[in-house]
Amino acid sequence: MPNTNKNIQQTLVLIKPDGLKKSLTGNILTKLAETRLCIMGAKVVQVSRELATCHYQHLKDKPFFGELIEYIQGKPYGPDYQRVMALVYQGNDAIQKVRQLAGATNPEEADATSIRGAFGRITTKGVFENVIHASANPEDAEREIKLWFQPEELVTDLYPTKTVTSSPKEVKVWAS
Ligand code: IDP
Ligand code: MG
Repeated sequence: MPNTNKNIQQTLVLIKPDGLKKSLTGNILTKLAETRLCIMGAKVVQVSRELATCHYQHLKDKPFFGELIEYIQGKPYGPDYQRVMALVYQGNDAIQKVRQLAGATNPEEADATSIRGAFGRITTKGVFENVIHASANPEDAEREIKLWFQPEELVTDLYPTKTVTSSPKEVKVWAS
């Protein structure tokens, strides 16, 4: 009988501003499609300082933290690239499969055929422009997915949800 044991995981992928600036979105999505994982949500986000700081809170004491926050916000690239593409993938061993394709954190050390190895670089300021973020483990994945996505932005409830009544507030809708 075939082994049907499955380790279904979710993972957050960000195509970072350098990936958008270099028009790599298609290349990266094609590469990630090799995994046969399912896309559960996708959007383009302008990254606030608060979101960037929260996402990289584990690195706040590193000497490169300031540059990293500017980098993930796309500050060095001009207004058209101050954004990231955020995606949630789900499937068997999703975290390891995406990390494998992403390659090592340092693009100079990443396998040459990985996304970071093929497309990344280290800037003269020492920023690792490594094109893509991918969650490192299930705990990070849950924290990061909840940080970047609201339940209604995902096709199914990946984590338990609750219903709350929010006080009336103005929302923007299409004018016609
Ligand atoms: P990861 O993205 O491979 O999970 P982390 O250690 O979580 O690696 O670091 C988050 C991001 O911070 C990296 O993707 C990279 O952009 C940046 N970074 C990590 N280490 C360095 C470093 O030593 N110099 C410059 N940037 C770094
Ligand atoms: Mg990490």
